[in-house]
Amino acid sequence: MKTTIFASIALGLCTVGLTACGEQPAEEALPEGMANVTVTNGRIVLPAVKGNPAALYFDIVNNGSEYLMLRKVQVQGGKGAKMHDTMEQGGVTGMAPIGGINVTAGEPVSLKPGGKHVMINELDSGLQAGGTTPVALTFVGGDQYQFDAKIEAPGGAD
Ligand SMILES: [Cu+2]
Repeated sequence: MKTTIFASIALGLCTVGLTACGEQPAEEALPEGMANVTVTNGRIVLPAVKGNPAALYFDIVNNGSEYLMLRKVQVQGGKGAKMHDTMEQGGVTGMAPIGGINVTAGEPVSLKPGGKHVMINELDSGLQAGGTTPVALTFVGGDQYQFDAKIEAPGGAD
């Protein structure tokens, strides 16, 4: 059941990703430094169908007093990481790219299946379930935060 849902989501995403999402340089150096945030539960779920995009989820808290807007996500070993939101239109659930994610001070934000998430169009095949890979977040204003995301099998099992 879980796997079925994920597969249909991934298909919708793939279309959006190819038409609207586009470019990101292959292997940029990940940035140093950090913003006043805490990220937990970072995980990349591998696609159920090889070649489809992978999804990145995490929970983020803004520990500061100022509003933050997440602007860019880079995944080591992944190309074309884009922020998406899940939305329903005419009874059909699909995904659309979003330009950023607001992280209001003191209000945790969860990127999760069925909500906001990050799609990774191409993930290095060397990244397998059970491993980790660094993820870098860049906020408006240039603050950056880096964490390691766990890599999980499709459906979140294993
Ligand atoms: Cu998506």
